[in-house]
Parts: sequence; C-alpha cells; structure tokens
Amino acid sequence: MKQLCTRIAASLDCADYLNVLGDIRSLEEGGVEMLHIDIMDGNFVPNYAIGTNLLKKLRPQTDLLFDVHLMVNNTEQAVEIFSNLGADMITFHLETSSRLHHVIHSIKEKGKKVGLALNPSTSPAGLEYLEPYLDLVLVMTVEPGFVGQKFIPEMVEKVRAIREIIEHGGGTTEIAVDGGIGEKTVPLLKEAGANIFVGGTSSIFSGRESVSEAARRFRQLCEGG
Ligand code: S6P
Ligand code: MG
Repeated sequence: MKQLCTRIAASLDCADYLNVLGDIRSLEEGGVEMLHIDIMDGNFVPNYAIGTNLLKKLRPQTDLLFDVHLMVNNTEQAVEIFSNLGADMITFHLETSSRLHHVIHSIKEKGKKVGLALNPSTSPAGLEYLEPYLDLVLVMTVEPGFVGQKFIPEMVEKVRAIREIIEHGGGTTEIAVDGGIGEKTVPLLKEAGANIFVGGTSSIFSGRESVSEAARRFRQLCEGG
C-alpha cells in the first residue's frame, strides 16, 4: 500500500461556539492541520450548520486549511459560495449530483482540492471512473447530519475496498473518515487505508481534557502504528 501522509482535521461544529477562536488556537497548538467545516442545508440532512458569516470572520484568523464538507442538495450553488469564503478543499456528496464530473471540474477550476463523500449505504462501485479526478474520497462512517453518533463498523471494509480501487489505478487519492473517529476506530481505519482523520466529540472535543491536549493525543494516535 502506498504510504500517504497522515493528516488530522478537527470538526468545527464540535467546537465551543462561545469560544471558537480559543478552540482554534488550541487546535493549532495541538498540531491539527485542517478545520473540517460541515455545511448542512436542512434538506440533504435534517439539520443546519455552519453559516457563511462565521467563515468570513474566521478565515483571516487562522492558517489552518479550510476543509469544507458540503451536505447540501444544491451542491453547485454551494461550491460557488464556499469557494469564495476561503475554502482550501471542497468535498461534496456523490448522492447530490448527477453531474459529478462537472462539479469536480468546477471545484478544480477555482484552484481548490476536490473531495467526493459517500454516505454509509452508498456503494463505492464505479469509483474507479472518478478517482483519477479526485484529491480525496470522504467515507462517512456515520449518517451525515449530527455529531456524536455511533461508528458504523462495516465502514472499515468499505475503506479497504476504496483503497484497493485507488491502488489499482496507481493513484494517490487520499481517504478521509468522518464520524465516531477515536481510540477504537482509528487503528482499524488506518490499517484499512484511511489517512485523513476527522476528530469530533469522540476525540478532540470529548471534553475529558483540554482541546490542545486532546488534539495532541489524537494526532499521536493517528500517526502511530
Ligand atoms: C456529521 C459531520 C461530521 C461530524 C463529526 C463529529 O454530519 O459530517 O463531520 O461533525 O464527525 O464527530 P463525532 O466524533 O462526534 O462523530
Ligand atoms: Mg463532516
């Protein structure tokens, strides 16, 4: 298996909204590389998150990469909006578009890295036709929409199947995992081929220790083994 760099993202929706900037400083101290920004439209998922005004305020405050995860039905509109708000990477859901190549290219044309997300029940079949155009595949390891859900164990084998598709194509596409990522799940997912780990209430924001300490431990956990 090709060795890809392990990268750590922190889910902004799990941060303390009354102290967002303080949490961001703690993430920086703890060695987090990306801020994972969940965008929800109350339509593709039964919940709402994160507003454009918050992102406008945050962008000048940090050099963390903005990893935008679109969970919206109107993907094309959202790509236009969020690429102008300082996104470094834009990941959209395969389930939301019948013009996947069009969306992928529109994100690339804006100079952003492009990711494709798959819901837990979505098969990776056919991914070999898209993977050469992607920077990352995001495997949802819970149903999208809410923090604090239980990890779906079958997603480990799905990560392995996607890594095989990528290897077969000779590609270096990254695999991100999102939902219930913590002490028990990281070793399994890493062994199966994931290299980007999104930390939320199961790790960085568990509340059991400071955010900077938790981020540091999460990074060590993901880098280890
Ligand atoms: C889920 C969202 C995720 C969560 C994150 C929460 O709709 O896409 O990014 O914010 O996974 O982490 P945890 O550890 O609470 O599951
Ligand atoms: Mg997410």
